[in-house]
Amino acid sequence: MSLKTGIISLAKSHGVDLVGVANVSVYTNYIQEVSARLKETGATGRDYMFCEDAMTFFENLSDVRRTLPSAKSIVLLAVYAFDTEGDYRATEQKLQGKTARIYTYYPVVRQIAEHVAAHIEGAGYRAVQGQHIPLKFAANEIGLGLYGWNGLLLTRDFGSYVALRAVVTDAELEPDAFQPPVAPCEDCGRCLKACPTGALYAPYKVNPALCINPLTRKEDDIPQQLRRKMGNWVCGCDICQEVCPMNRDLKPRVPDPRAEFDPSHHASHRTLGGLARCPDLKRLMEDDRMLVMQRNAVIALANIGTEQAWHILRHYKDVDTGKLGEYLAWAIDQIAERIGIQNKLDSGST
Ligand code: B12
Ligand code: SF4
Ligand code: SF4
Repeated sequence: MSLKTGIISLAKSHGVDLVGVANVSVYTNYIQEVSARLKETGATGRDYMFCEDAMTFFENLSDVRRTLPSAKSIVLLAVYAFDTEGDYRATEQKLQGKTARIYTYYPVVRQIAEHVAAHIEGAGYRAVQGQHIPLKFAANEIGLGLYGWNGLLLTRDFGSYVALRAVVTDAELEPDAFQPPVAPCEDCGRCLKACPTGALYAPYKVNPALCINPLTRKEDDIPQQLRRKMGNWVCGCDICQEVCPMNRDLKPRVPDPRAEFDPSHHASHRTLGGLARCPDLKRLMEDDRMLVMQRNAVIALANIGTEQAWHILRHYKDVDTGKLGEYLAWAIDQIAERIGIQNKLDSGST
């Protein structure tokens, strides 16, 4: 059995859904596009959640040999990431927050990549697994999927719901050339219309300063006009995927490969109504290290905007004297304005 065949069968035995091999190259087109994107948006490293300057990050990403100087091939791995908790309808009424689906599968694809890297090393080559290459770009090059207008890799069988990872190796593996799917982007444009913040400002182009995904994950203050557009997303955002016809007929993945991982990593719905009762979120509200999630929960409750949400927020306004104060006051005002609850309370009618 060739090394490549061995890699494919090992990855499949660990639950990978797509596997392909790309050549190592310095991605010149990619870095040109990145540079234009950064000029167009003025986005900084901080907007992208990078520790370094944005251009430095992308330059490092674009040159695979910085990861492994002797690198010859890239093994691309994709895990289907559409779960049984994937039905988000009516979560607003249920005081639930939404978590982006693909994130919850990162531990799964990472573990598979570790097995593949160990296998290659066992055959006498060097192998480094990680996210340190432009994953969509490399996958698009070999036709594992193609770029959709939503800026994501669309695959034939799994739509955009795939978590990607790579193993860079100095083993010479034969590159693949798959037949990519055909996406109806030209006649569609749903993702561009649906993006609530305008982060998806043109086909294929995302401005990270406006994207709900980094907004929910950074400690930076979130401007009020953006808070209102975040809906009940508390970790990431899937709106530009939810509306995509390429994802319409997907079935939840069973069995759930995440079962062996810590369930807190794959809580797709987070119970915001439990701010007062649920031990999970009560703990969040009392734990300063979880300030970002608390802030997101407050914003989500404001956007859910029901009387029940208002009461939960009031409860925490009374106990919270810390950094969340401004968010709580804003959230309470938002709901009061919308449903006139303050007036009702003032006139003693509740
Ligand atoms: C930086 C980054 C972000 C940034 C910027 C997003 C972006 N689209 O650039 C932020 C923080 C906003 C982000 C958000 C999300 N991300 Co992200 N992100 C990355 C990261 C680290 C690098 C992506 C990158 O290189 N961006 C720079 C831009 C310039 O590159 P690009 O998007 O490939 O752009 C190319 C196209 O625009 C193309 N292009 C331009 N014009 C044209 C014209 C045509 C005709 C064509 C075909 C192409 C084309 O050229 C560009 C350069 O090659 C990758 C991980 C990795 N190591 O690759 C994950 C990754 C792309 N993210 C991922 C995910 C899941 C998300 C979210 C869905 C998370 C969530 N649910 O909240 C959102 C989705 C937002 C969106 N619509 O893209 C997955 C995507 C999986 C998939 N199916 O594609 C990845 C691959 C991580 C992973 N391990 O799986 N992300
Ligand atoms: S929603 Fe439509 S335009 Fe956007 S990526 Fe999907 S098919 Fe393309
Ligand atoms: S993830 Fe949400 S905010 Fe970001 S581009 Fe997609 S729809 Fe817009």
